[in-house]
Amino acid sequence: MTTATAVKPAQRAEVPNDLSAFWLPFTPNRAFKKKPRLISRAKDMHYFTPEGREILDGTAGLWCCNAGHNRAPIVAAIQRQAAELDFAPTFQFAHPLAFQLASRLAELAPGDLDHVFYCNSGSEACDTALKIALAYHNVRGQGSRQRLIGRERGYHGVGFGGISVGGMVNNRKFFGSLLAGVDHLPATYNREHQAFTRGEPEWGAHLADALEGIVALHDASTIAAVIVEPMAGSTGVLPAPKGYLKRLREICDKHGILLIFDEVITGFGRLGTPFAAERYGVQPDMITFAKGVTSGAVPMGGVIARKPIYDAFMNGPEHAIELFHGYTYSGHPLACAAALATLDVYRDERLFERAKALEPKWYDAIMGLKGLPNVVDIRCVGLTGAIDLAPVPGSPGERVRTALDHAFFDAGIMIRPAGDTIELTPPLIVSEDQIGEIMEKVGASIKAAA
Ligand code: PXG
Repeated sequence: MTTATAVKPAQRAEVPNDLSAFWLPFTPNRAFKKKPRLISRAKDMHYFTPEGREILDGTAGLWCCNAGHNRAPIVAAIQRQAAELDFAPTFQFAHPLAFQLASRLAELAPGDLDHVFYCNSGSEACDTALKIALAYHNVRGQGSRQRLIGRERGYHGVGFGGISVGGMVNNRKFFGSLLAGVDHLPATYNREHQAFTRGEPEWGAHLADALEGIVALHDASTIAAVIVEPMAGSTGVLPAPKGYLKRLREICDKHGILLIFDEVITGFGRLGTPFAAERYGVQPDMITFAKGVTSGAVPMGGVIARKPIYDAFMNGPEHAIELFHGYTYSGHPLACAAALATLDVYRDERLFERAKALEPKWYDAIMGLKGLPNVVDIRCVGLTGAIDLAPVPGSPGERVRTALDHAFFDAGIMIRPAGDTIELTPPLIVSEDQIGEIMEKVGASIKAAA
């Protein structure tokens, strides 16, 4: 059919006529397919629906599009790279961009966090960091250090390692016995002591001392690593209490335990510094990253390890593989190209500094939602925030489900639902006016869910 009214291929591709085959992740599939929230295009601070409705992005996609959407230099870099080198293995071969990017990331990370291991997602990054920790102790003759310590309410992706050290019950309870030898620190959130705190709460540094209890129970000689998010994102923005991470570092040092910061969300300016480690003045032994490294444009994740960790592996015969780990797509050329262009955008537009400068305005704006119906707590740190709503009695999550639909279909904003919590994490290019617009729209959706 070639009449003037024929649907052009690009348009036809935008509107699916069968939603059944795609099994959506972390989504109630049947409810979604009855009333789908479809997005077909994005630019800067906005998404667009197939029918052309504008949706303000209040969540940087899924905490990842820190530079905003479809930024010209990133798009161009990906296009160029696709035409130049589609794929090259990084097992026994490599390509120049992987080295360039690793150097840039090592430069961005504090202290002697000098060596980068690539993977493709935050989940793979977390499992990789845990495996490096175990192998590190092994190659140093301390193979008895096998226990891994996570934290209640932690999220470290969905691999078996990540859900084992993670602390979100629904992500764990369906999946069997998980890894053996895992303990959890207590969560750092306490509404009674912390409600409506701007930034890091005063109360809670002492919760790090629980690590001493775990050491007393199992002995330090059995413990490999502690993994925590400097700010727990997925469970609703739980910033580290003041002094907590320093305390954790001290206890780890005292007992020879590695400290891993999962910076999949907090990396790349989300808290106003390249990594949260810098904001808190605490040097972890490894940092996991993903999301913002490519501003979400191509999947990529990785682990940045301190020099002594890398060096510990470099002792055997030179022709022997030092670490039996890696992914086909570790250091994929498209991801490396996207990441290099993204880091340029962050640097040239000073986006991390911008996030830092916007912080007080962001805090004021989100705290302005206090007093709206059902709002029981608001938390914020860097350019992130969360609003806890009182649940509909007997129907957990319903209130935020209602708010989510109102936000998308009526107010024109993307919010992130997490149980009875609304999470907000805009791209770092957000303007002051847009911060106001976010809160106006979110406020309307909270009222609509009352
Ligand atoms: N660690 C942290 C701290 C994360 O936030 C992962 C690991 C896993 O990353 P991948 O790329 O495997 O998904 C994450 C992911 C939410 C939400 O709403 C957060 C994430 C993913 C989806 C939703 O809070 N973070």
